[in-house]
Amino acid sequence: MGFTEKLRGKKEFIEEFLKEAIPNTEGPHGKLFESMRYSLDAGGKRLRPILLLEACSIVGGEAAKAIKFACAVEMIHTYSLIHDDLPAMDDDDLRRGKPTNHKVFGEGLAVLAGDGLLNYAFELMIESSLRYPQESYKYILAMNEIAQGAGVFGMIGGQTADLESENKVIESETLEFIHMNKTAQMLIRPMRAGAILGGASQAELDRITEYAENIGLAFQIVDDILDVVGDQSKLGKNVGSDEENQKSTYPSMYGLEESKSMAVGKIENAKNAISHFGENSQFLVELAEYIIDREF
Ligand code: GRG
Repeated sequence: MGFTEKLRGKKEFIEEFLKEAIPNTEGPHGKLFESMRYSLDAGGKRLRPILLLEACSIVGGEAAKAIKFACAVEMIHTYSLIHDDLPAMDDDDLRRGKPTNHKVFGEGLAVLAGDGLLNYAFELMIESSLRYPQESYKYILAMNEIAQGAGVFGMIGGQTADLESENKVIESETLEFIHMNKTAQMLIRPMRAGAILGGASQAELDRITEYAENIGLAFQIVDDILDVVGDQSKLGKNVGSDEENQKSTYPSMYGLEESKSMAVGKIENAKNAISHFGENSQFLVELAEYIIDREF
């Protein structure tokens, strides 16, 4: 089976569970659940849950025991996108090719749908832990990873630094901090959580962490490059900046070619980090390559 087919199969596996995750009810919760489901069902690569389940399997764990965690990280990711699109943040009208949540349901409900998805993610993870009480310590460690990755020392911290750096000239360390926290943490922590649930040794956890850190940074560098390459009108201007909302990016700091080679270097590091897993690492190796290939 080719990589694209494997990727599609894993995505569909997750989507089957995601479809059932939010109740489909009438009544007082109806609109809230509809709004949560709207963004959750709106597509997306499902990269974070795929990585979580893969990290679990590569160390010999049962993916079925980690599926609720996989759904939970996609819910947290979706909440972050709903909030990021709000007028108070990026003020976007489209997400995943569809009108953003607040455009359909209004700002108030979009805030609540995001909050609802974040909280529901923890409800799901707790429910899953209670199901396997003999392994509860492992589940608590895995939940800690997700909480840290999504929280003030992770994604929220990174998003805050990003907001505060708008229209400012920033140091390369600040740019790396933003990328590492806003984007990479929500790839690293789900992988660590999956590996912990799968019973990883410390050495295996370290290798998976190194893989995830490298693909996480490469993912954001590539996202920055795509923003530039995708918007031809910017190419003649100062790359990575626009009049109304100036943000520092890898291309604006290092130039396009240097950014590309930095991303390629990180993908090589990621592949080396998991070479120890031999044949079992094939999917993760191909996934790392896909992160680069989809873009340039
Ligand atoms: C609002 C707390 C809070 C955080 C927002 C995720 C995020 C932080 C902002 C979204 C804006 C952005 C471009 C972030 C960089 C990470 C990124 C590329 C997110 C998009 O992830 P994909 O490509 O999206 O995995 P899909 O739609 O495939 O799920």
